[in-house]
Amino acid sequence: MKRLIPTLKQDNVSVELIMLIRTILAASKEISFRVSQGALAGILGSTLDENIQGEVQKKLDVVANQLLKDMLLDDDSVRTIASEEEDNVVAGHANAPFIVAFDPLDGSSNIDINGQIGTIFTIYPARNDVSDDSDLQFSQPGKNQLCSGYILYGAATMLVMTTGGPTRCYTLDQTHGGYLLTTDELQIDQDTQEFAINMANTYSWYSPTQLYIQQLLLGLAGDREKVFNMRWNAAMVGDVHRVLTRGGIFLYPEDKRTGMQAGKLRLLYEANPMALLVENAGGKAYSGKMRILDIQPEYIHQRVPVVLGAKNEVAAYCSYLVDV
Ligand code: AFP
Repeated sequence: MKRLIPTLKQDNVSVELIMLIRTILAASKEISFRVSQGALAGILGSTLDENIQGEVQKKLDVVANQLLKDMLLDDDSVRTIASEEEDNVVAGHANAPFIVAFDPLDGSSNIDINGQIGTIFTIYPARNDVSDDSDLQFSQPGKNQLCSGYILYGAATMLVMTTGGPTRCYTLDQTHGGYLLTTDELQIDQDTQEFAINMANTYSWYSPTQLYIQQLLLGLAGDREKVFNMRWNAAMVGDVHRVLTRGGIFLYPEDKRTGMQAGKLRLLYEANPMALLVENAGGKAYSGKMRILDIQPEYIHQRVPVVLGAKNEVAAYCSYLVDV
């Protein structure tokens, strides 16, 4: 099986970007080890703190964030970082070429139940027209991403990543410690019979989403005349990995609950990196009727509605969205 670095070189990735990717993956291996140790690593349970999102921080949230933050700020190719767990951006090395944003531990509510969790990361070119410690470093549409990916800490530790070309899947070889290429190019079928959404929010959705999901549930008796199945991992990394590997559509729409008027998922370090992975695997990724990668960010912790996956199914959902 092919190793990571020869694959990246074949994809014409610059040496300095390869070195930065290696920094991120070094942190992922440490996180993977601690996750695999579970209670033995003393990383289960919650801290007494909340992050800027108002979410109680799990011990592993804090550990994973600190690992990535320390290793990235020690990498002289990194000008600025942003994290779900950091209120503001943190400046690194002046004049460095890259900025990095990450969700250090996506799916925190799954940690204590040994469920799927992961790290999501994205790399942009640094901006020379704003200061290194300015949030405006990340005021770039997702189509500017140089690289995006996630590490899924599941039964196997898997890296799914794109550097602008195909979305590729690697598996961490626990014996030798390297990521080996296990799926050369992920491809999402244009159609699907599997959807992912948190059905508990049904009565909070706006009517377009309610009507769309209702037709999926009606199966052969509904307008779609097709039987659908449902899955919900409560961790975007797990749901998106399923969509990338066996197809489907994933939705986290806006709803009427307090604080959910723009949905729950964050544009910078959840929606954008996943959108690039999905599009480079032949899928679509929209926020309402707008392509996620075209959104001009307003601030680093901005939330957006997300629908992504099989291109014809995303189009079917968008057809329910009336022009407001
Ligand atoms: P946590 O990291 O707080 O568990 O949230 C995970 C997440 O941001 C995303 O990964 C999931 O798709 C989504 O939230 C699950 O949200 P619900 O708990 O409302 O289903």
